[in-house]
Amino acid sequence: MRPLLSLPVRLLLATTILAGCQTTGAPPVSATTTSGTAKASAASAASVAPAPVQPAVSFADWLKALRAEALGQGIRAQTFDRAFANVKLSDRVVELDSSQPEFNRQPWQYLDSAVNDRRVQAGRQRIQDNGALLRRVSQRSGVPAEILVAFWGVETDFGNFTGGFSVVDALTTLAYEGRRASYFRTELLAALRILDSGDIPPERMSGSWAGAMGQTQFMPTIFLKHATDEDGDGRRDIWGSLPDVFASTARFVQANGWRSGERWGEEVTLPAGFPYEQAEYNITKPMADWRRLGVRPVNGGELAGEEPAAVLMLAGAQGPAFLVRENFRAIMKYNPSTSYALAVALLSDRLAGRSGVQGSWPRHEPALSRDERIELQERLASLGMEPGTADGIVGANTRNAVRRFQKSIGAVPDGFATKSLLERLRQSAGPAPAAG
Ligand SMILES: [Ca+2]
Repeated sequence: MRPLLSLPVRLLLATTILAGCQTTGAPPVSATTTSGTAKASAASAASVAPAPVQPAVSFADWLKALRAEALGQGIRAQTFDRAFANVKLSDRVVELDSSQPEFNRQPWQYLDSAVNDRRVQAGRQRIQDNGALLRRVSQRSGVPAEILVAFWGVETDFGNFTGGFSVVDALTTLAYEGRRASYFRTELLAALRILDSGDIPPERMSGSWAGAMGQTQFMPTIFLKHATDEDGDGRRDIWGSLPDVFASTARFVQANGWRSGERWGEEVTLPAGFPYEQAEYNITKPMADWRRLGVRPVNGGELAGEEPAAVLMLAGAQGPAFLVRENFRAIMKYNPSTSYALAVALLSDRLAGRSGVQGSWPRHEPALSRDERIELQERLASLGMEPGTADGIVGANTRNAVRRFQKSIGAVPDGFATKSLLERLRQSAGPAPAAG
């Protein structure tokens, strides 16, 4: 074991460790950390001063207790001591964990970066290069090659950006002084179990600042459940083996409820007078109900199938609409963000030769700053519109409050929080609430 690093060393580390988690960036919709999803939520680039948690015990004492717990779980002392021989607490990880992005990217900005012509070309090339392998894994799992490669593309740009952090360092930092210490302690113990099984040596166990590992960006607990040794070398290697990467992704997606032979959904058109308050990810209806409401595929014809589905609009009535089916929910279990899932879905469509989004995004709409989002929520609350906690995160509660306000002024209730809506609220409500 090693004593706690001195402060100057830690400051030096903060400047030398690679910044950011992935170039694909965090989806603009805040993703809640939940066990069972592949990744911890990753805040995008820092702009607010970090407010790290003050640990209650010294690092040396904490590490001693962790060692006892790990050994009690059957992890070998040799594995533990090797993993922690050079452990470093990372100020950069603490900073990323405690940062709140000042601006969220608009959905189209995120989608432009996640699904573009360069990535489509690269993805098609990867499908060609790995044809036999992908066919084998797809046939066995029922998950199409385009979906597997789309996850790979959105997660790590096909293995190009897997995060430059030592997973042991990152998880140790987050378990010791992060905001969600107990979640990350569980992940750290899972990482030790992986090291103990010999899948990867500690120096090759790299990932994002939040501990999402390798080309699949699996958290350690997800790795333990779903990582697969497809190439038969006895190690589950999601860092260096493409057979293992594809088979592990397929196994996780299949376990998340992927329905073989079905699509994720499709872009749709909505008729005039469509009830926009029904366009929420959590509102599912039988297909017959959507047909009756006049929802149609954007390319014509009628909606197929009878399964329940939801209408998803990420930019209100001015933006494109999508009908999302059960397989979209399977994608969401990889990373619980609708923007993320839509990126994987749209990239898979392009890889399969389908067209991109037909509708246009309201690209003239600027993103609201965090302060503006909080102000919006406070103003909605003061009008009795019940947006939930004023935390600057625009979720279903805030969208529904926006809809109530829109209805009250005779506007289309699409729930899309814009600058002009905030301006309208300022005019409606008089001075800002005191809580500001
Ligand atoms: Ca292997």
